[in-house]
Amino acid sequence: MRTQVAIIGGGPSGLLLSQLLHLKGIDTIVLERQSREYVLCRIRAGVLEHGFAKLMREARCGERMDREGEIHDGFIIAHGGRQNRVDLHKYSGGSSVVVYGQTELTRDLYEARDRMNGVVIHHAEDVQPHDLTSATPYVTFRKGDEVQRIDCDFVIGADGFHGISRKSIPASVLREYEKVYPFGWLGVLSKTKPVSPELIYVKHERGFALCSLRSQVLSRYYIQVPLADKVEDWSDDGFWAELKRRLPQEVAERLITGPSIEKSIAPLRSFVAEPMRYGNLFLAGDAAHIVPPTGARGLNSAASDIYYLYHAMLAHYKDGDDSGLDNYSAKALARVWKAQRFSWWMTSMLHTFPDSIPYDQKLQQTDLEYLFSSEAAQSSLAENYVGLPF
Ligand code: FAS
Ligand code: PHB
Repeated sequence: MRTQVAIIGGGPSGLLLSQLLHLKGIDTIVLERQSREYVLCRIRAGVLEHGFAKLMREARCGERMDREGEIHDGFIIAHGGRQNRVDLHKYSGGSSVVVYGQTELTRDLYEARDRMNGVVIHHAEDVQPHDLTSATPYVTFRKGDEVQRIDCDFVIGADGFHGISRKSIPASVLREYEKVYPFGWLGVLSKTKPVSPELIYVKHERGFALCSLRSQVLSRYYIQVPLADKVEDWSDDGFWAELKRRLPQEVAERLITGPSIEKSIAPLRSFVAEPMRYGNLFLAGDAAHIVPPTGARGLNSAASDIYYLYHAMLAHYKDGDDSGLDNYSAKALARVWKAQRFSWWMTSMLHTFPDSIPYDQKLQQTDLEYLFSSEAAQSSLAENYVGLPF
């Protein structure tokens, strides 16, 4: 087989790039290790920056998002017995975010690939990129017992944190930066009416909590748990009781509980791999960077990678201009590190750290006092949360 751009990974990053390039007549093949059902079973991000929403519309995949997604102009931070609202619309100069689940967004992307007869190969085993520093790179993979080969111009590593792409960059070239947090998030999805029309981030001495949603009949809740916890340690009743202990009383009293239709624990880490290019391999999304979900930057950081790669590939194929490809890694990393900083800051301010000393706790309180006493501080939070410019 031959294609112009071979994409490893059929998650949102790989699918969005494939769809955008296809619309411009650039040929791609997506190689996905799992089945489509498996990919669509994952419950992950819930908040889209306006830039991501715009890219979905440009990819002709935004109709259901615009119909079923919710525009949110703000969110609440509950702390020290108070509930303060962050007015995103006011402090970001009129912008907002779209609350629409990554699962649905990925479903929309798959359906668009199908509509355009895009090539997405599932159950692609043992994917391996080759000759990345040559002008004729290729990718091999196994489908059943048969090993197949795809010759291409470029390979996109959109295969997430545990993928093969980043590992294909020689250790002598790759630099990795990582920070692991001493806790995780236990998340529950329930077919219940959300407790609040806007997200509530909770700082509590027992630990962080978050009230989010996917629709008016589907709620998403999280509580910070110790790293040693396993999901089987937590019954639904145990989860709801702990969430209520952390919520402001008037919120806890109106919380509608129900059976979990999904329950999982995600570890929290900050991670960046540099460079995001090696020869004709370009990393995008979680393959190159991971953030703690506190700032809702994970999926949104993938969006700017895809935006830069999309325009760089257009310039290469349409104008013979390789400046976008040559600048990709530096440009993507500049925005990635700003998302890293924001996610670290939100996580540091709102979580209970097991080894924190009283001085640290006073700093956390001061961070929140300063935030809600300063319009400049709220503008800084808002511009990061709605998404810095691409
Ligand atoms: P993905 O990991 O989504 O997709 C990579 C794809 O590549 C997968 O389908 C995988 O099966 C495939 N793959 C892997 N190795 C392969 C190989 N060798 N060959 C072929 N295919 C291969 N972000 C938020 O903003 N908010 C959240 O609340 C949030 N919660 C999260 C919870 C969890 C448990 C995780 C893991 C992430 C969460 N994220 C969250 C971040 C998440 O949304 C990612 O940013 C997003 O999935 C990134 O998309 P991709 O880059 O496409 O990577
Ligand atoms: C979610 O709805 O899954 C979500 C929302 C905001 C976050 C993290 C997760 O910061």
